[in-house]
Amino acid sequence: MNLEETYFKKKIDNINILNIIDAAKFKNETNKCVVITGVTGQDGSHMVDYLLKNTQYIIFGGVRRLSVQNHTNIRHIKSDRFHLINFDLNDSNNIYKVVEVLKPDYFINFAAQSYVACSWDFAKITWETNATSIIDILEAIKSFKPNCKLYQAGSSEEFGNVSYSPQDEKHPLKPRSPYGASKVASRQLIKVYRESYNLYAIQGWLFNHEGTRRGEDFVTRKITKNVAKINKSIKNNEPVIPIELGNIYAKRDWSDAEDFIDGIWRMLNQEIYNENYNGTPEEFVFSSNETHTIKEFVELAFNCIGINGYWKNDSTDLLNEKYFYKNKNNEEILLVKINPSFYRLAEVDILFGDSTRARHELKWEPKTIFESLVKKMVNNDIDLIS
Ligand code: F7E
Repeated sequence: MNLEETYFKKKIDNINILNIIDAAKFKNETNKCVVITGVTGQDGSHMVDYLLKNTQYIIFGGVRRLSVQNHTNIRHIKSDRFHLINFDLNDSNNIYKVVEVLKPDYFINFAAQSYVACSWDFAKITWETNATSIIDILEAIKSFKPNCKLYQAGSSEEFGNVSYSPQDEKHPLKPRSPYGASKVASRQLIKVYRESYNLYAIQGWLFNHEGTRRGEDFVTRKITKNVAKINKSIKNNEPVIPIELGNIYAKRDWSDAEDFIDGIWRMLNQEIYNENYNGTPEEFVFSSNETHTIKEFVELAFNCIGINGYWKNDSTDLLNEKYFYKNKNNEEILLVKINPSFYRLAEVDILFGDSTRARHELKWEPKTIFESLVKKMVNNDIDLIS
């Protein structure tokens, strides 16, 4: 079989997604093998790009079987070292089979129910996907490939109702959402298995990380996508449809997802990157070490299209806060308003990370600053709709 023609030169559809037995034929003795779940998502797709560029490993990307596939984030990949496999975290047998047959050297679990806001409506599926299934991954690794290194996606949402800022690795875990609670549970499970069975199993604390592949329901992408639409409407002299947001006073520590991928790989290879590595892998915080309100993100995003708007509120009720600008005819145009349905049942008011340890011990350094991230996202969304 000509590998070059098996996947990338054809239309991507279910035919290209391999069952585990067929996938195993692409393993070889020379190259290590990595399983990445959630490979069509932001982090999964960036991890594939990173490993294709920086290693010679064979990569198996896990995707859930859907009748309408969403492969936008991996469509650009052209490599015969990358293969898609059927994978579903909610099927224990599937998890066991993947580990038993492929015997991966690394298992990177990005698959998750990752929308915090939805986690109240889907608390059980959030728990089963993000916490229960981790037992299956750990059991499978323990039984079939105990020297496989496991990375599980952790979150600053685990800190929740924060006790102090900035948050470091010692901060107590005080989640505010079913999502945050599920990530605390997986962290505890991983710790127990790491200590009981001596597994290289870790969960980093990743603060918010964004980029051009970010899902459109997360607040950053929602803003940049709508700013791009507003830019187009203004240019075409069409009516502006304002952005509707929830709590614009929440503060988040936003970074570029690509910077975090490098950090995750360093965390998975501490014997290489940490000169003080003592044989027991540690878990690290990854953050920009800055915090900004959603309001500031909005202002910066509009600045990218040449708009310096202003906030107005005729009452003391935060729900009446609005963002306007004056067009060339000096008319006041509404750009942003508050929609209470985007408020959460319990909010994490501030996330503000301290990634000093990762910077020192793993020699990790983020490349993209906040302002450049916003600009990159707005410009990308402008390109996408033009
Ligand atoms: O919300 C506020 C909202 O949905 C950020 C995930 O990757 O990062 C992400 O979780 C903030 C919250 O991300 C809207 O109330 C206001 O305070 O973009 P988000 P998130 O919940 O912080 C962590 C680290 C993860 O682990 C998660 O998987 O923005 N906000 N208005 C809004 N949020 C949304 N989505 N939509 C709004 O209209």
